[in-house]
Amino acid sequence: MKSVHADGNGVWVGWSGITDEELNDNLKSKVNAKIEDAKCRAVGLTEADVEDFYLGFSNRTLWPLFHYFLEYTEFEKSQWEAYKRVNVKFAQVVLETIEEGDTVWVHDYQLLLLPQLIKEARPDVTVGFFLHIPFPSYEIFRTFPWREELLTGMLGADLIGFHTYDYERHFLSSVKRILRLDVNFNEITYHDRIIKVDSFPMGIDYDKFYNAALAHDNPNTEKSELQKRLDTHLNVADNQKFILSIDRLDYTKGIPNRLRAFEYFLNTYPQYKEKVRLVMLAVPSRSNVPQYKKLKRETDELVGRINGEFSTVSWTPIWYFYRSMPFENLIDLYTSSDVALITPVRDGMNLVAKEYVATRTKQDGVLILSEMAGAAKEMNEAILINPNSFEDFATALNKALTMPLEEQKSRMRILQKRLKRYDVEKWAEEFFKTLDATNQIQDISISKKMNEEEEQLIIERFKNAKNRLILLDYDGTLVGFKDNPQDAKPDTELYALLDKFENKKDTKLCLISGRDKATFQEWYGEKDYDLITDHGVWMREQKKWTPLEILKTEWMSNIKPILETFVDRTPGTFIEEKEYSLAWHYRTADPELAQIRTLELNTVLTSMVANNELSVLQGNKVIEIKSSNVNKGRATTQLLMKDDYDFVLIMGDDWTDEYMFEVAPESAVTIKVGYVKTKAKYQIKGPIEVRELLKKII
Ligand code: GDG
Repeated sequence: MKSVHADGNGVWVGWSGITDEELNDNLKSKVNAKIEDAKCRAVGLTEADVEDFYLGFSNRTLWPLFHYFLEYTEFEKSQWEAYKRVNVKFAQVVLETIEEGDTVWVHDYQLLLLPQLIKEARPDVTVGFFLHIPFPSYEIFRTFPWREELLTGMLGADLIGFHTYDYERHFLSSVKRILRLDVNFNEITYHDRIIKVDSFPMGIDYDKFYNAALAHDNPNTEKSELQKRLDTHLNVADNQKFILSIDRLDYTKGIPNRLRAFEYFLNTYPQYKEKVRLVMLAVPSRSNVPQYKKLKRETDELVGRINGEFSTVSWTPIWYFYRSMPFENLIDLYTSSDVALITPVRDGMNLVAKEYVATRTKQDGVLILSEMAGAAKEMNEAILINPNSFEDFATALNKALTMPLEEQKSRMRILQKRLKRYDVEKWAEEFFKTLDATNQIQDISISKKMNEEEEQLIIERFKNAKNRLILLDYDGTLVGFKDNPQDAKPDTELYALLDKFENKKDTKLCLISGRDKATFQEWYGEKDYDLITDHGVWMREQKKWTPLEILKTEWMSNIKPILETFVDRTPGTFIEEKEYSLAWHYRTADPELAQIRTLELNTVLTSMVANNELSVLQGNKVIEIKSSNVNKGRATTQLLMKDDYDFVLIMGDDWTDEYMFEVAPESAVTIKVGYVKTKAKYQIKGPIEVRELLKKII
């Protein structure tokens, strides 16, 4: 990210690496000056923050969980608290830093809550988020105790990026199943926003590595000490080859597996003894975390054992460096190695694999890469292996060591071409382009959002009108959805609000719903409101029910058994039997299974209802079958014909409510609840906002 930041005019917000306790006054001014120079802003972290937020929650909970190491994952409440606390610290600095029109790009698993914290305080600011590690499958993610908070934290972003499509789809699956949000391809509708999710495989600063390698090969460049030592060994005899591996010493990188597999390889192909050497750079990382200490011990022991087993007077099979090296030495290693052996058991992307390719200026060399690295998805010309199979390792190493130069070159050429084109600059550019496009959909989707002026105008019109009609849908409009429709009863606040309309002179209040007559009679038996139920079959005026349509019901006995087979095969779904319709509810079913089943059910029903004068309605997480000649639009027309109204207000959330919007007179105020496509004039967020508006009007 350094090169992306250096080229742009952005500010980097992060932690300096020095705790508040260590920062005495003298050090503070020096550090601050450096921070300023580097176009950065510092977030101060205490020792306790580093312990609980960084080494703790980030690296003992999120890192293992997201890399499928459930057995290493700790769920500590106090560390979760620290994680929240530090995300707030970051938010504070970000909020102090940003100016109008700025975009914030949040990176990685340590700051999953930050997007929402920014969005809440500054809804006008565009926020992007990128996750550098895998997003695990739902089955893993669901074990996390604070899963809802984490997901909603991420949903503060306008665009959420992952390295691969697999991580993207795992994330979307968790959003659907855990938050039960609507996902349309890769767009999530969340309150009044549309959030886009996409994959952007991260590239490297290709030219930096390529040019460094070119300079390295220049005979005029002075060789480093490390290079001189490497050369001595390469020059001992012909056919001496280096196999290189570079990683942080992390259990996700598959280091012990690689060592054991290398031992297996030497036993299986003894001809390589004294000819090849594994040069393994393991960079110290998170060494205060117990699992990393254990891994260090295991690695030391394995290297010791294997070297002890195979070494000769003139040959040691493994050269093991446990340290970090300056960039120049990294280039020495990359350019001197015939094979790169990059075999993580799980890795978000893996940049080392890409860097090795970028340094092969003569296009020789072979990359062996684990299928479990995100990079494998775009590096098909590497030799891809399953890092859990010793057989795969040994065969791949043999293949790499004997690969004809022409084949090496043709593979390298393709790999290099792609890496050069899609470098880290391009990656960042693509991310920002998509973020921009996301903002544009946002603008379109909320173009009908009612503003204060419009709201005021409606209130005035209501006040001045002589004869008013208020036509309101119930579920999703006046009350939110419940898992079981019977639980969505009107509350006292709602009764009080509706009573006010009912008691207002020259005002007709009518609730219109797909609910059945019996339910509404039970809920509103005492009340004087007008009611239209069963999508427009029944109407109640002055407490007297009359049918608006005469309907047949014989079809029900044919359709019900079909719905029952769907209930049996789709856990969480059930049938609601109404007087004139049958409804199959799937709100609590697995959303992905429900999606498949609704398609199936639609196909079955469409073929059946063709001659039956029936229609199939797609409601909000419900499919309803009813007579074709009934809909809320026809009922609305009948109602409108009964009197002359100079103010008509219609509100609804469902697509069955679109029928009302369609037949509404030009002057009517039509309001769609929720931000999806509609024929209504205005859009409003949800039942809470509906009630607020109604209160203001009355
Ligand atoms: C995370 C994800 C994802 C290594 N040793 C030295 C050194 N390095 C540099 C490499 C490379 C970087 O560190 C390591 O990057 P990776 O991608 O391999 O792995 P993580 O650190 O785990 O990074 C990973 C990445 O984020 C980006 O999104 O690819 O999946 O886990 O650039 O060159 N650099 C120097 N000396 C060393 O000794 N100078």
